[in-house]
Amino acid sequence: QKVYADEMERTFIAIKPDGVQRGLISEIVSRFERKGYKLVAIKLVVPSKDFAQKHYHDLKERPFFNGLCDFLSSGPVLAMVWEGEGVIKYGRKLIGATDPQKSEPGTIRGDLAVVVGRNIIHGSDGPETAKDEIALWFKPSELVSFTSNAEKWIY
Ligand code: 3AN
Repeated sequence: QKVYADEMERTFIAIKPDGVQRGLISEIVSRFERKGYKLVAIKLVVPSKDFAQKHYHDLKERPFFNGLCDFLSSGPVLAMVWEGEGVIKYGRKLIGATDPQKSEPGTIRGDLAVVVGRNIIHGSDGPETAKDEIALWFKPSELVSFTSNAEKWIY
């Protein structure tokens, strides 16, 4: 059993407006919870367009950038930080491929979405983006560090 370290890996996960409107919050949260990851921050927000542009700045040259930012700012988004070993990479695995038509069944997008413009969830794609996205969406004081009772049975 590993000693729990406070430098445990964290990732930013957001349920986009389509996922929230479709009532998929509990379904998605439960998949991360059941895996053994720990929720350390969560809030429901309607991002401004300017904020959406900041979040997706890496994609600003892409033709769908404007529509994507309009979409992200069109309604409530559930912003979260999840923590655990390998959560950045494995979180992407739980989410599935960007295009739901190519996501495997069993993944969130594979099971719950049909088209790329409405793929219900975002997850950081690497350690640097995870750090940047967590800092963009959350104040340090909104991140809760705690030891869960389950931890000693997961690690
Ligand atoms: P992922 O969300 O899987 O990391 P990215 O970072 O390539 O994928 O794309 C970010 C978001 O941009 C996607 N979640 C999707 O909503 C949107 N997107 C990506 N490709 C397209 C596309 N060809 N047409 C419309 N939207 C797209």
